[in-house]
Amino acid sequence: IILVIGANGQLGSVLTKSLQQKFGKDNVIASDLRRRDSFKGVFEVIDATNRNRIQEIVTKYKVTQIYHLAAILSAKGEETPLNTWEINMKTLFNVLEVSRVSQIDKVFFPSSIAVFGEGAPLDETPNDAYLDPATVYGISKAAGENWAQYYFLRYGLDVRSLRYPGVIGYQSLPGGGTTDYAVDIYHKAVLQEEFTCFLKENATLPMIFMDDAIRATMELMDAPKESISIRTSYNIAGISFSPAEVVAEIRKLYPDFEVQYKPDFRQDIASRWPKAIDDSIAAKDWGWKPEFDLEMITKTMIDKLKEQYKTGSKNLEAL
Ligand code: VAH
Repeated sequence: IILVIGANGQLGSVLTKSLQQKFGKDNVIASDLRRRDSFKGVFEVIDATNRNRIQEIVTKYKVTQIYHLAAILSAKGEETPLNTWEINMKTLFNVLEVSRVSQIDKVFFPSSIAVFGEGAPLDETPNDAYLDPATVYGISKAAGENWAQYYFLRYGLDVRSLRYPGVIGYQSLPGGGTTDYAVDIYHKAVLQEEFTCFLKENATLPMIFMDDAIRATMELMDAPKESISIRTSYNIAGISFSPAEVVAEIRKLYPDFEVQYKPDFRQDIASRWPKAIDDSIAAKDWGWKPEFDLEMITKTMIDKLKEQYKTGSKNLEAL
């Protein structure tokens, strides 16, 4: 039985559906701060800052795996630094402690390229790069990676983690991230509205298509335990691109697509993140290989979003 914490989020909502497809709807318990009426499956309201509530659900359903997808992201997290730290760490401690006490088989903890700062090489950033994150979100993820490794080394808890690049998908809307421009831009193109980009046109960042990010997560969690050599978090790469490059790709389908660049504080965050990630250890340990390049992402995003706007899909509900 799998418990997903943060099942309403950009990644959590899509991961929940994939887990339901793989394990069956009755074997996946989705949870978040409030129920979404469009959700189909088993749902429990969990505030992950409440350890007893997590324990109660783990006991009630005899949960064997926990995917912890709740966190305050990089941009939003900068508004209230100490609260961001509190929420991101307390929820992780609760998941780790309940998992230790209840002998959970496997735990997934998402990390991010946000753990890298100016001390890491900008290109082909290695898995063992020096981590000096500049956002509270990044600090909490770097700390979380070390706590995950601690629970593995001290208690043998099988916690596994990926450093997601910016995730781009049509199935859900992001909330509070620095890479969210790369989702919003496709919505604006399909709606034939002008797009204002909060990053500079040459701000190249590592990105990944949702379908690749979900597949990476499932492949990591399915890998034999002895093949996992990294117990902090694995670098994974999708495709790196700049706003200018995605605009050029979109203009192949929408020649009149208008864009304005108005960099804000999120440009300061992005400027400290890598441009491209070295994911060779993930490739070696569990066969990671991305499938979607920028052309495929653009075509898929536009086809799917056109369909969703026509049918008034629930995917367009903001978080
Ligand atoms: C954010 N999308 O922008 C998230 C992610 C790589 C960035 O962690 O905060």
